[in-house]
Amino acid sequence: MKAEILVNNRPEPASRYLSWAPSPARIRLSDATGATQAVKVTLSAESSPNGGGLVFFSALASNPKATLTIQLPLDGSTVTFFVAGKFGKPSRSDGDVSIVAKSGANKLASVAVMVRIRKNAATLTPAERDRFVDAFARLNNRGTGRFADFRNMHVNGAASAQAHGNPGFLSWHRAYLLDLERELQNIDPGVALPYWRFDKPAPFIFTPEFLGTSDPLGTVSFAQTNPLQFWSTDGVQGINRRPLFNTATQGGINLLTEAQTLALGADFVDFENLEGDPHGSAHVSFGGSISSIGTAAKDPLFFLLHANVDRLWAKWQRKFGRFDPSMAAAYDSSPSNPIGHRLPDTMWPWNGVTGAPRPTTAPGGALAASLCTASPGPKPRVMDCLDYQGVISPNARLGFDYDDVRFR
Ligand SMILES: [Cu+2]
Repeated sequence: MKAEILVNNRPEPASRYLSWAPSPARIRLSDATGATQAVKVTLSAESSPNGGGLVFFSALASNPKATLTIQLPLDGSTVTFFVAGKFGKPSRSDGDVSIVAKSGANKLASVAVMVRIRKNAATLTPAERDRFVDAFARLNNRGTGRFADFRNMHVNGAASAQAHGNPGFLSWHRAYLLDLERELQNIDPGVALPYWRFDKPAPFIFTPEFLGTSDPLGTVSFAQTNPLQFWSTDGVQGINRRPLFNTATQGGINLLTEAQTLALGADFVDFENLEGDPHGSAHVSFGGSISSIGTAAKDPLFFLLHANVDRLWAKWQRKFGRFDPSMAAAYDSSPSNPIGHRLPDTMWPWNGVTGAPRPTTAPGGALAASLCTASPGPKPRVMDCLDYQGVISPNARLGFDYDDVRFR
């Protein structure tokens, strides 16, 4: 007797990644030998030491459980269920936890999965850090890789207000980070984008093994083993970044703390002021490329900084219940918003639209697809980026989560 489990309703290994938001799954009896009636199976997690944890749901609205009992029809038809990472128990490596289906002591199916979560960069294990750095360096490929598109997207988008200074700032950057993260996952599916919590000291991040250390002129140097030493943009090797604060003992300069940011207000029109402080303040806590919009995305640190901005938005959304695009307080729908910043607008460059008021080019093509979820689709709209956990509409789930932001 055997059963078959499909995670995210797909057979491919690249679909076997979970976050805190429930993923749809299916189980069926694939070999009914020996069975004479429906077979009762119990789903549970089998985790390696320090591996991820799982929870199961019979339906989306039901409470999460450590185990779930299901009757599998004899005719091999499919039963649906939902599975998610257990909050606080993310994976450390690919496949370090399995969904197991047992009938009594008989194991009928086992599928290794990963609870793939965006973590505080300061808490990564050396192995997690090295995998991230390696995937990022490969995306750059000494300046010849696809990373050049991401550099160009940010530069060109900034030049025509597609991404900054307007309410779509958070949505645009959420899509941008997701696109980059999915490209990293095409290189190494066990990688998630870590965040730099810029209101805290980060001694583990500004090190030779991770994002490098800066000399007084801002030249960043790396350990001999760190492939970021070959990082190159615009035909120039190296990174210029000059922290104006002590990275080992301080956070960024004069910026709102996390608690202060979350207290900006319950209405998006108040919360969106985070674009100036702490977001802008974090950027200008350095000299070098990260301190101005036109060059910021040349520095890998940009993506960890913005992952924290996105995480702050996620925290705010959860605190005030602001996932529903049709809720007035969840977005700034001022009628004077320029194109690209209204909820139903598609966002450049993924929409491929060029010519004023959009930029003259649209680098990078469609947003990278994922086998874990169909959202936000190849040409995301501003509104597609709000319900990232699928709280309002399960199909809107974007497939990422943060280590300290629960599901709904
Ligand atoms: Cu920024």
